[in-house]
Amino acid sequence: MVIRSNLCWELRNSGLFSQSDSKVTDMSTTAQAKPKSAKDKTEFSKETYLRWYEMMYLMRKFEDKAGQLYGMQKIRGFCHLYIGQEACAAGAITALTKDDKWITAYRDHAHPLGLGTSPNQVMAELYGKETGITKGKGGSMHIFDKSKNFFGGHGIVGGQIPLGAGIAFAEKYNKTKNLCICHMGDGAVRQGAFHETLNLAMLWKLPVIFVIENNGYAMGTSVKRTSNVTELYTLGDAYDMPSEPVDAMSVEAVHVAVAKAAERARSGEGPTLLEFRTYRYKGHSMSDPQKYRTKEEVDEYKQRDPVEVVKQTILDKKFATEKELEVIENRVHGQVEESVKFAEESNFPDPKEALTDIYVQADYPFVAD
Ligand SMILES: Cc1ncc(C[n+]2csc(CCOP(=O)(O)OP(=O)(O)O)c2C)c(N)n1
Ligand SMILES: [Mg+2]
Repeated sequence: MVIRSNLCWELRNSGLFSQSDSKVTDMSTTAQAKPKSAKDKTEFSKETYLRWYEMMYLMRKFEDKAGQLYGMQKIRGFCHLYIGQEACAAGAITALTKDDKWITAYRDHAHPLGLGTSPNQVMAELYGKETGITKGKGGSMHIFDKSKNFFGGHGIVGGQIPLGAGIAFAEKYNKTKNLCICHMGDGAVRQGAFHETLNLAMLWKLPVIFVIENNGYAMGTSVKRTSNVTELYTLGDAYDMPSEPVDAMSVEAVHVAVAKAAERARSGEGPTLLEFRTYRYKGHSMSDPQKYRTKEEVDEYKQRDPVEVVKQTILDKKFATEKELEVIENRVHGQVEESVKFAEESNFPDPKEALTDIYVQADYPFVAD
C-alpha cells in the first residue's frame, strides 16, 4: 500500500507542474511543496533550532570558503557545493541516531560536517593533503568517515544507491535497529541501479530511506527534460514503496518526513522514498556558466534561504538574541579559518601512498599496501 499525504495530490492537481518550456518555469517541478503544517514548525525545542542554525551555518560558511579557495586554485579538481541545500542534510541528521548509516553522491561536504566530522579534515581533503579525512586521496567527491558512519562520497551517478541498500541489508542481517539513509540527486533516478535497488529493498523490507535531493537539475539538464515522470516521489509506486514529496527548503519538514520514514524502517516495515524539493544556488560544479536557468529563478529560492529562515525563526521565538547568535557565528568563522590554516600547513601525501589503501584484500597480488 502506498501512503500519501493529501499534499501530494493537491500539488499534483494544482497545475504547478506545468510542462512550459520557459526557463523560469523549468523549476516548476521542484520546491513547490509548502511545509506540511504550521504545527511542524512549533514542535521543535530551542536546542534543536540552535543546533540546526550552527550546523547549517557551518556548512554554508565552510563551502563559501571552499568556493573562494577554489578560485585561488588552492583546491583543484572537482568541487560541488551544497549551498542552498543545507536543510536536506540538517533536518535528516536531527531525525536520526548516531548509529544510523549515511551514504550520498559527490555533493558531500555538508553531510559529514553536520555529523561531526572535523572541518579541518574535510578542508585538508579538499586540498589533497595527507591529513585529509581520506588521506588526501579522495578529494571533494570522496569524503568518507567511518567513525561517523558516513560511507561517502560517490562520483558515479547512482553508484551509492545499491551500496546504501547493501548497508541496510547488513543492519537487518545483524538484527540491529539501525537504518541507512541514502541520498542521491534527481539525475540518479534515471539510472537502472535505482530501480533494481528499489525493487529488492522493498521485497526484502530493508531498513533504508532513499532521499532524492531534487534540486531541479542534473548538471544543466532540468528534470522535465529527462522523463515524462517529473514528480519523482511517484517512482516508488512501481514497487509499492511509500513515498512523498518534502519541502526541503524547510528543515522542519525534512526532519518530520525522515523521522516518519525512520519509524517505518525500525519497525521492520521497510524502505521509504522521499523527494526533497530543494535548490542549489551555485553552479553544478565550479565550472558551470549556468545558462540553463535565470537569475530570477535563483533569487526566488534565496528568498526562502534555509539558513536565514532558521535564524529568523529563532529570533521570532526569542530562543536567542542577535548577540547570542553572533557568538555561534563567530565560533563557526573560527572553525573555518582554523580548517584553512590546518590544510595550508599540512603536507601533500608521499607519492608512495598512491599504492596503499586501494584494495582491502591483504593478499591481492597486484597492489602493495
Ligand atoms: C554514471 C555517470 N554518468 C554521468 C556522470 C557525469 N555526471 C556527473 S554529475 C551529473 C549530474 C547528476 O545530477 P543529479 O543527480 O541531479 O545531482 P546534483 O549534481 O544535482 O546534486 C552527471 C551526469 C557520472 N558522474 N556518472
Ligand atoms: Mg540535481
